[in-house]
Amino acid sequence: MFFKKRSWKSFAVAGALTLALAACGSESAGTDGETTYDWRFATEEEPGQVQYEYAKEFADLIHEKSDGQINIDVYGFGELPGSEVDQVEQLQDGLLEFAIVSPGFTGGMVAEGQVFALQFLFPDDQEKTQEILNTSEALNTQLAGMYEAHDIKPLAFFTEGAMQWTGNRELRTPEDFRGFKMRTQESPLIMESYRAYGADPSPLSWSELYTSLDRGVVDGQENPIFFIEDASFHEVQDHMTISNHNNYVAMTTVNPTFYNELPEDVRALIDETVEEMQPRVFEMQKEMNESYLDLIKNDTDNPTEVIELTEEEREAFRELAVPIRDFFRDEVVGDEGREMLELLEQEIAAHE
Ligand code: 6CS
Repeated sequence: MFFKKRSWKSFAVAGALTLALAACGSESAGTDGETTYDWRFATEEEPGQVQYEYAKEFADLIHEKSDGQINIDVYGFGELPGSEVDQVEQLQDGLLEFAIVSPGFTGGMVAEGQVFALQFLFPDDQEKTQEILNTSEALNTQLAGMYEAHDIKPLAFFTEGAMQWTGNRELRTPEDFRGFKMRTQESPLIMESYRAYGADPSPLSWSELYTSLDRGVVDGQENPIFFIEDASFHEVQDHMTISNHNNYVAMTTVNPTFYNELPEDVRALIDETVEEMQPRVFEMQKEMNESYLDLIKNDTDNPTEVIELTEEEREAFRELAVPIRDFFRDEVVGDEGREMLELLEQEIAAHE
C-alpha cells in the first residue's frame, strides 16, 4: 500500500496545549507515553507554489502549537498516485486527512462548486474578493454543506490570484478565441464559458499541460501569473493577456469523518490555524504574482508578449460571460444552487 498507516499512541500532555485523549481512528499505546498524530495533506502544486507553501506553513504551525504531537506530511503534486481528481477521491476515502482542492476539478461531482468558474463575478479588487471568500454564507455554509454531502469538508476558500490567459497567438478580443484549443480543468461550466467565446475547450491535468502547449495539442490556458511562470508555461507560449477575467479559488479541505471524530480541542486548533493562514496565503500569492510578472517580462531567453486589456476590451468578454450565469442557474444546478448564487450575488454587491 502506498500510504503510510496512521499511527496513534497514547500520550501525556506536554506544554501549554492540552490535546484531549479521545481516540480517533486506530490507536496504539506507545512506550514514551505520548500520542503523536500523523496526518497527510495533499496539494495540487509543487514546492515554491502557493498551495504547497500554504500546506507547509499550516503543518509547521500545527506542529509547533501542539508541541510536536501533530505531524503533517505535505505532498506536492505528483508525489501521490493519480491526477488532481484522484487526490479528491483519496480525501473522500479517508486515505488523506487534508487536501487543497480546486473546485474546477470537482465540477462533475459538486456542480454548485463551479460557481467559481463564472468569469467577472467577483470584484476585480483582490482584497474584496478574499473578504467575500472569508465571510460569505453562500460559500462557507451553503456550498460547504454541498461538498460535505460528498465527504469533502471545506474549511476555507482562498484566492491564488487573478487569472490570465496565455496563448500561441494574441488574445485580445473574443474573436481571437475562435477555434482556439483552450486547456481547461475538468469542469463543464469552465468549458461552456470558453465555448461562449468561440473556443474549443479541452480538459487536461496540469501535469500534461506544458507538453500539450509545446506540441500544439492545445493553444492556450488560464492561470494566475505565479503558476504560469513557475510551471514554465510562458516558455512554450508567445503571448500572455492580463485579462483578470476570474480568480483562481482553492479550498482547504478535510475528510469530514476524520474531522468530526477529533477531540474538540484538536478541531479548535485546526480551525484557529486555518483562520490564521487566510491573511498569510493572501500575502503569499500577492507577492508571488507581482514578482513573477517581472520574471516573465525579463525572461529574454523565452520572450513573451504581455498584453494588458483595457476596460473596454474586458467589457467585450464580460458581455459574453455574464449570460453563463443563466446557464449555471438553468442547466447546471437545482434550487439549492440557484439560492446559493442569488445570496452570493447579494454578498458581492454589498462589497462593491
Ligand atoms: O491549472 C491547474 O490545473 C493548476 N493551477 C493552479 C494554480 N494550481 C493547481 C492546478 O491544478
